Amino acid sequence: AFEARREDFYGLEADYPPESVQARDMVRQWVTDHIRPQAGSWWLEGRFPTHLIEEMARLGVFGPTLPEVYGGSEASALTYGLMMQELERGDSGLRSFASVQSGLAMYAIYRYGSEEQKQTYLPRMAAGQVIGCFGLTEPDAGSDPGAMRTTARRSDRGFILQGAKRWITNGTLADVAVIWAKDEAGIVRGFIVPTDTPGFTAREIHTKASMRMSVTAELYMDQVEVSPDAILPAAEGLGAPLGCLTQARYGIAWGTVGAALDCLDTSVTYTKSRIAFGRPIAATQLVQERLADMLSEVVAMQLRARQLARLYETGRLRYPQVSLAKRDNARGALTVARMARELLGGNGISVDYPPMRHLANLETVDTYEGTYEVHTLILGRDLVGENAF
Ligand code: TGC
Ligand code: FAD
Repeated sequence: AFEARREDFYGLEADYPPESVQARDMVRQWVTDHIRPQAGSWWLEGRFPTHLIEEMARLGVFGPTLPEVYGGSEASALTYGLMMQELERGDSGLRSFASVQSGLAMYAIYRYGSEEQKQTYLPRMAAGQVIGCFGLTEPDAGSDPGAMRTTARRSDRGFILQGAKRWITNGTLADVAVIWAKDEAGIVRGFIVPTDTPGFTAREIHTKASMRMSVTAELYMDQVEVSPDAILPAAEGLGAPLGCLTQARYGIAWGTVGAALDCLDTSVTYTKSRIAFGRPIAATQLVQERLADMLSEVVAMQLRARQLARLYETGRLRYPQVSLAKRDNARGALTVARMARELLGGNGISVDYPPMRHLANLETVDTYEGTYEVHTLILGRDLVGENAF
């Protein structure tokens, strides 16, 4: 009863449809069985469990909201969100893998691709047979992707891509990269680039002290020639990649709830059994204050995520609303993870327990998909109509 109470303190689950609860529980069980026991060591080794990709596909976490004809299950936004929550309860890197595959690479093809591109790629991506990555950020253009330098120029046989991308999740695992580049007129275009195309190289970044269970890479494109059917026909301008980001940011708003819940659970269990000064530390007022603060943060995060799902499902979602949830849920989860780490004392800094791993991962989550400052400025612009970037 205690566990159910802290998991759903405001009784949100009462109006979840049974299929959403079922999908959530299935992913949660799988993460408990297959990820949780090994997460600390994979994280330390800096390794993503690639042998589990096909099982993740069988769970239906790649492109679940897409139509069945493209390999999806026409899942609701709520179901998708709850799946992301459960993956990130395991590790942010696991959720990132699914976010990039679904919300970024598959969504780009689904939203901006031709019918032929959709049929060629989406069912195999949903099945985990084709892995995608999403190349928007560059060494000198992160928060301001409009400053990208990668170019696409027409050739006799299609397009020639030239440039570099940095910080690309799944970069060295990917079979196809969705690459954003400027054409001769300076308009941002999207391309589906098979990663074995001559001139394309991916190099893994090994120096991360965060998100270690996720593969991150630099991509180099030296005169990479792709066929005319590699271009995403409906993508024109920066709004196209930004539209994909909205999908992934929605998943982050939910995913971070999972990381925070794991930290809260761990803290409650730990403080009830850890004895200091002759009694469990959970019986002290200062520790209970901490736990209450963590719960309060978790509930605020859950309410934001839940309402975002409602807005999404009723076609009312505006991207600044997603910005608010991404910004504040990433920060909320960081706050909860930091408190959890403290409550575990010395054990709090070890990957034998999840809080430090979540805390380190969440530093990335706070930065990628738009930093705290970027989302603050999106909200400022939405409030006063002035662009302060
Ligand atoms: P701005 O004038 O704001 O926008 C250009 C056009 O795009 C539209 N737009 C959006 N549409 C949909 N969703 C959004 N989130 C949108 N944001 C903007 C906008 O309406 C406009 O359309 P139109 O028709 O008027 O032209 O362009 P700006 O150059 O001023 O952009 C500013 C800013 C800060 C909003 C934007 O560039 C930004 O969001 N920067 C942050 C970049 C970022 O988030 N990069 C993420 C890279 S991918 C990643 O991190 C993956 S992590 C792995 C994982 O997810 O797990
Ligand atoms: P910068 O843009 O250089 O920002 C540096 C600092 O300046 C930040 O604090 C920022 O908020 C602040 N700042 C910038 N502009 C302003 C302003 N106008 N006012 C106030 N402050 C400002 N990208 C992809 O395309 N695909 C991926 O798959 C991907 N995966 C990632 C995985 C990891 C592990 C990481 C760390 C990043 C990933 N990214 C990916 C990149 C990520 O989206 C960028 O790191 C992020 O958008 C920030 O860009 P930047 O690192 O260039 O920082």
